[in-house]
Amino acid sequence: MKHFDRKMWAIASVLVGLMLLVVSCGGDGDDGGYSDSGSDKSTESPTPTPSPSDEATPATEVTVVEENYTITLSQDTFSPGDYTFKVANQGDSPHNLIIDGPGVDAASSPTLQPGESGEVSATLQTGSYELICGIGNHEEMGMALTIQVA
Ligand SMILES: [Cu+2]
Repeated sequence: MKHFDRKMWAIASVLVGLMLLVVSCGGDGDDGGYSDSGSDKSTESPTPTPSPSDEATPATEVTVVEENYTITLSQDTFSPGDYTFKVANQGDSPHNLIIDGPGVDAASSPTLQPGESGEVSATLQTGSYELICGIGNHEEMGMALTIQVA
């Protein structure tokens, strides 16, 4: 009987502990909601940074020149990481740059008129990516590249 009672006591303690946890969590949520209403100043509320190491890594900038009808990159070796492709349309037709591959689902720059520049960002993983111009039939006319990320 003594052992049984101890078990019951242990179980009861755990249950009480869980209930306290739930109650205290609820309290935190209420506090958060309350301070949200006055968060216009945002001077006192500590902002949690989920993954500072990820965000601290600057994106690699790649210069992309598009002409009728070629795409030229400033580099041809890529390692996994964040990239910003700076696209300059030096042709006399509208062009854009669309990136498709592992983890990147047709990320696209704006459509760039002749002489315009724009950019598209993507996080590249190990694997191969297609870079194309999505305007008209420019892809078939030669505005397509495959890059390997390793
Ligand atoms: Cu094009």
